[in-house]
Amino acid sequence: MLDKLTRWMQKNEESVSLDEFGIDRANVPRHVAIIMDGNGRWAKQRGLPRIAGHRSGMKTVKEITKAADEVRVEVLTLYAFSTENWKRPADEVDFLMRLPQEFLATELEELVERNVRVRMVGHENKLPSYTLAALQEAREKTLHNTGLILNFALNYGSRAEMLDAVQMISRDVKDGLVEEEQIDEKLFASYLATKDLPDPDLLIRTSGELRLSNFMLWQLAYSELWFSNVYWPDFTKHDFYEAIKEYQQRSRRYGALT
Ligand code: V07
Repeated sequence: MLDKLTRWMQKNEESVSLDEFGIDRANVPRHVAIIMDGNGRWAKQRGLPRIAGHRSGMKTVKEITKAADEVRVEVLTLYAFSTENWKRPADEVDFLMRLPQEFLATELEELVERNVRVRMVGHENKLPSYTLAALQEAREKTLHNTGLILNFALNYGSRAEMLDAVQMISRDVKDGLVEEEQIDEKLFASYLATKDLPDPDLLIRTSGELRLSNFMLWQLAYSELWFSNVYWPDFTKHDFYEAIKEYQQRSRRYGALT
């Protein structure tokens, strides 16, 4: 466990040299997905309101997006809001729903410059109009970018996503567009919100919880899982690179066995 000073120094380090750090450029995970947990607990620990944790967590999103870009991950999926999160107090939900707008107001220009493409998965219907408007602007302005795909999971739930797929497939079977015998893994995956993305190679969950919490259950079937006890607002580039390094060690081990 790193002490607080070491963590602070890592957080404020200008740039970590990837080679120095021992990351193999040739074996970087294509798709990293993150469950950004522990924002509320981070705040509580400091005697702050939960929303202070969410705002601090947003700073970490900026940092880790840069880190993913530097190491040339192709897709970074961030679980920002689950279908379960609506059960939280109304003022907290309201605050959370304003974060995309707040984030994009300061970051969109740089994302465009960095050739990042912003996307989302999840049900858009329940999102407030100002949240949707911000997302829509970000999607449009980055639509033709070819670099990192920054994929936000907002009002996302994996079971709902799979049920949507089942309904769409049934409709296409009824309409004669799909034969029952054609329904295989590839076809099913093509009805998911992630249809044009590779499955995550690496899942990171912060804050010590060891669950998938209805996140990309289909897509994570073969992914490496990496858990950290660090609360999301304290998560650093250094931690992110550590996860990638461990991923590389694991996949090298598999490579040796097969
Ligand atoms: C949210 C901050 C990170 C910790 C987890 C919960 C709180 C960034 C976004 C975001 C979403 C879409 C977008 C741009 C930014 C965000 C929510 C919560 C709902 F296009 N952080 N963040 N959205 N948190």
